[in-house]
Amino acid sequence: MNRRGFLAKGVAGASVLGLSGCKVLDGLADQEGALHRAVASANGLSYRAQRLIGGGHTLAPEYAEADIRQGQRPNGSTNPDGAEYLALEAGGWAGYRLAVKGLVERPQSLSLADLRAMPSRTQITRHDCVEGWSCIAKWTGVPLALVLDRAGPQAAARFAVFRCYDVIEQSLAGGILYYESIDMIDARHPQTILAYGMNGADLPVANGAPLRLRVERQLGYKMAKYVHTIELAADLKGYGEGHGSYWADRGYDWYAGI
Ligand SMILES: Nc1nc2c(c(=O)[nH]1)N[C@H]1C(S)=C(S)[C@@H](COP(=O)(O)O)O[C@H]1N2
Ligand SMILES: [Mo]
Repeated sequence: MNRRGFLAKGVAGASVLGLSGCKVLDGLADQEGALHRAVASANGLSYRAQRLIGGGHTLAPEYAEADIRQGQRPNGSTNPDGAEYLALEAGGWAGYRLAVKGLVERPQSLSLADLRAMPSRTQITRHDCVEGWSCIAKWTGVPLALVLDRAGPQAAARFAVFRCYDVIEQSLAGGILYYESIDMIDARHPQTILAYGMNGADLPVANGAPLRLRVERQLGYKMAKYVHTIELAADLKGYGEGHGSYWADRGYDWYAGI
């Protein structure tokens, strides 16, 4: 297939999604469904198209202060209640450590002070939730690329996996913890940051304190809140149900590019 045909197919797939609204999400929840297979293959297509055409370095739009019209609407988990998290919060995050491990030369254990001492980036971007709302907010944090450089990714590392403090679902087997993952291209993208600040203040608990991911060219659910560990991995099979994130395990696209 030539490049134009390739793209046209991707666009057709995307507009089908746009028209069918919530039903699509219902169908997606069924991992075995025909709809899920169709969407999964369109998703793989758009991911490959994005990477092939070299869109790896394009920037998401950034906005002005005047475009921030309301606070960032909290969504998903907003108040983790695990004992370890609550103790860290009570201590003003002094005991918090971000672990960076897996396929790295130098595993890291970084305090918030360590992260704040690194070069920072501030960006005003639009957060698009798959549920159909958007918010423009200002995010401040350390570029993930700099954190990865400190740890020294090994050549085999293809994905960064983010593990979070919050139990997103209670199952018979116990609490299921939120997790997400991105590829190394998004991990090294200049707008991909580990944010500790929002709209000029410390990141609130409702929005992921003390540290949350911003990966600005993807949908909201990729932006893991309450991150305690980043693991570099060669594949995603070893995590959760093997699809690379809590929501991908439930039928949502792993690559949620916008
Ligand atoms: N750990 C964790 N991260 C998460 C979620 C969550 O429930 N738990 N929800 C996701 C979804 S669906 C969205 S839209 C955004 C919401 O971020 P906000 O609360 O700052 O608006 O966080 C994402 N990251
Ligand atoms: Mo979302």
